[in-house]
Amino acid sequence: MHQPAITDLAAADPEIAGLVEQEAKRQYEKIRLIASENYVSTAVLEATGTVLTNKYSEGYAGKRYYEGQQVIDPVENLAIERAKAVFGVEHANVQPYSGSPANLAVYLAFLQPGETVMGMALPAGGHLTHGWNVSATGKWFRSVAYGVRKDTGQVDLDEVRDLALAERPKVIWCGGTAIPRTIDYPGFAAIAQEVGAVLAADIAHIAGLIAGGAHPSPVGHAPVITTTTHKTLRGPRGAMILSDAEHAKALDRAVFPGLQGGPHNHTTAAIAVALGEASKPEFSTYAHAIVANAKALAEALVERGFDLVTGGTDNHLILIDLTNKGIAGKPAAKALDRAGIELNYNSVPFDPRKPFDPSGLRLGTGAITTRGLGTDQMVKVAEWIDQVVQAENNGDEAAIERIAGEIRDLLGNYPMPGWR
Ligand code: DSN
Repeated sequence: MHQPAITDLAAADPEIAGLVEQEAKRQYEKIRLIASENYVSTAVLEATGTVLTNKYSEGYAGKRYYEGQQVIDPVENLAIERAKAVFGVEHANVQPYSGSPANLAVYLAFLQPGETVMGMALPAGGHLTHGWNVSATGKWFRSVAYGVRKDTGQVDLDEVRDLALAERPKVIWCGGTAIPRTIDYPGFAAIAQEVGAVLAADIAHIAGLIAGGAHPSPVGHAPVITTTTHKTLRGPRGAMILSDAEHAKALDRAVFPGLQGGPHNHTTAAIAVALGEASKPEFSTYAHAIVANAKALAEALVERGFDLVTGGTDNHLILIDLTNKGIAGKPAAKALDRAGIELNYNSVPFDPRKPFDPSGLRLGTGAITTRGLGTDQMVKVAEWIDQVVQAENNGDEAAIERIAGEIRDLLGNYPMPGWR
């Protein structure tokens, strides 16, 4: 059952309580490979379920628009101080509701509508809010996008520099949602400096790896850094903006009153708890284990003939182009889900297929590493993925069912925070 127990919820609203229990069981029984997800600790779960949700706190510590902030101010200050210590930054704003509002605050702080922003194209691995055309950031600002090279699947900084020199963006984004390789922050910083742009690093996917020393940090290269708190960082659903002191005021103003009202204080407390966890030596072990698992999984997939974008991974994320397997991403993802392996279908660079029916799969090892699976199990996971793809191609539903049972058996040996 769900941990912490939800007995009052079950008594008051059995329908919702039943669904919560179902979701906890589902998370327990699945190999969860969605690259942006994780399992938070029960301490983080408890913090999100506290009376802090009852309180309005527009403003910042010591300068609020409502009374009764005797407790909220120290909660927010703790989260800020821990963020500054974990990432080694001069300023942290822990109020953004999630990654997209955090990124929008960067626009509000540094750009006027119609001015130029440059980011990685969504189909190449960027994020909607880095100026993609269906997002407000692509509609309200003049957006130019860099991609990846066809031969390497990786960003070519010479191309980024040429584009930046031609387009003169005021803000350059680096980072994204489907990048399996290390980001060259000094390289991006040199380009931003040359064209007089603010470099904004979106580290949402890799924040936990950076906190744990398993990926280079953008600090000292990007004066503005945004991140969600719930991916490899393993906190509640929320976000932060980290920056140097020079940009603190503009960013704080952009978050409140520019974009948001009252911060979600229960989330702020849970962010503080997660940052406390991330400051411990065990978290560094965890971050390195995420990368080791991703590398082991990538290697085992390549051995089974899977075509990985960039040929492998440096971080938690793997992007598979399934074209050579004779199946598209969506049917493969759905078959894998039935087999107990949860991931998402994803475009690959230069994908000839549409985004809602693309050629690829995106996988990440943040959650399964929290669960305690190691590199030995990654070989088995690759084998299961291969078997499921073949079973789906052959219409062999019995094989998919058999694998779901094997996965439930394996996961029975690995406890899940949030379920007992
Ligand atoms: N939805 C997130 C992801 O899955 O990468 C990005 O916003």
